[in-house]
Amino acid sequence: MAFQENFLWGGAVAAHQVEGGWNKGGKGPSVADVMTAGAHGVPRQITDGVLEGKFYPNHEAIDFHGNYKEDIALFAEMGFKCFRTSIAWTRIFPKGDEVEPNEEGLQFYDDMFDELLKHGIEPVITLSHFEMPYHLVKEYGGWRNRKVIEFFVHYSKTVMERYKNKVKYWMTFNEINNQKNTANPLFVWTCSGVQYKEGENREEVMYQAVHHELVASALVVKEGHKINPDFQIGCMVSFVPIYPFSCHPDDMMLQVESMHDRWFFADVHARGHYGAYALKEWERKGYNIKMEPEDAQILAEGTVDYIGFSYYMSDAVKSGVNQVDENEVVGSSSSVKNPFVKASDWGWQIDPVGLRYSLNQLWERYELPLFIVENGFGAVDVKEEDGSVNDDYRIDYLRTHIQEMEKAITLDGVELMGYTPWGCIDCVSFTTGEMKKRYGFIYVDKDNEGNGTLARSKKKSFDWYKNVIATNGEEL
Ligand code: BGP
Repeated sequence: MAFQENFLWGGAVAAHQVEGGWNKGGKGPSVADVMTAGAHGVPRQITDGVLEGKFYPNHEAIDFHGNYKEDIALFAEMGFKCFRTSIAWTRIFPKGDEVEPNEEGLQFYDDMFDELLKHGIEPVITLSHFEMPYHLVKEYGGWRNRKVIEFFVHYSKTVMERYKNKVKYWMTFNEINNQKNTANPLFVWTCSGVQYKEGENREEVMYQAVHHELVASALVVKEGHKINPDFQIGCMVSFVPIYPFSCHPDDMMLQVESMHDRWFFADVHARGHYGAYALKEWERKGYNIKMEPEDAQILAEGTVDYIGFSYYMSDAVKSGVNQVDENEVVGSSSSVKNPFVKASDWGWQIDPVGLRYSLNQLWERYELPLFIVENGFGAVDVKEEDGSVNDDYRIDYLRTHIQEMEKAITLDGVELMGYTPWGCIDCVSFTTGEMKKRYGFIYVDKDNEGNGTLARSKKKSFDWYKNVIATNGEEL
């Protein structure tokens, strides 16, 4: 049998994409609550939250806040062993800089975790999944300000103390590496609450904010282990492996250099110090990242217990020697379409083998247990007249990825803790703010404009995944 007996099969979501109730129970606004829906080719906008007539999809989301008991019952029916979600920081500290937490918010998660545990489902909790308090952005400039470390550590200690007997698996920052893409304001905003000022060096500001987050993460790992030595505290990175377009040595070297971007965050989380390539980059570019004398020791002492990562797709790079054709460029200037893999409707290059490759790369580099905490296929689902959704494409995507996980375990000896496909119940898409980009085993009746009854129904993939879990991955 490939998968260990206590393999953590489950599903993943994030508070702001499912809960709704954005101002209920004393909750304050987060960076996600002031983002509009993207529509008709117009990207999501970051606002100050008061634009008349704009639609904020996270305000109601799928009302998991009001409906979690029914939703958890459906997860239990599928046989989930774990459920990954996040705690909305603003339910606990509405502004982020308070000393006393909001009891109503704490109680909400107590009740939700009790409901999970009642069904034998382990909560897997991200402390910060793109939902930093908006007040911390306005007042302090988000993570560019070192003071935010204190607030985050206080929040994390509060919830870790409160749930120390209910939650064992934690992660600090979701897809912390997204902000490396400084050209994308959405990624930077959701990861760090940073908005760039005219004339400043974006990359240098990004690295400064990141340094604060990495120090905060390390402090939380250390404090968490004091609260409960059994805690398993991981990082969470988006892992998009990069292939060289050809075996030309220049393509290969470009691949190595491009991968530095992928390793940068996990290296600090897992090894407790910055990679040599990062220090050289800062030196070369003349960046002055401010650090306190104690930071090196904090990073060294706060290394993670496991590597949590999302995997959706792979990427490829082609150097100048191969004469980049303009039409091939998909991302950064050297990123090109891979002719050997197909892309989803949103251009995500689907590559199951890339998951085995990623598992190998991460395992060989860190020799830490791995946890695939996001993977999945965002698609437009069609609801038939009889109410069914025949999402065979989703089943195919997940099956082929699980097959590669199996190979990584049995052939390569990778240690894999669990698998939580993204958006196990349909939720608001992060990048587009849409509902039509669906990932779930459970369909939610809601459209892009926010209309719908929010009724839940099972898709074809529901029973398929139930059987995968029941057979511990034997029947795919
Ligand atoms: C990751 C995020 C999730 C999520 C997922 C799918 O980047 O951690 O929050 O939404 O991607 O992305 P999308 O919803 O844009 O399809």
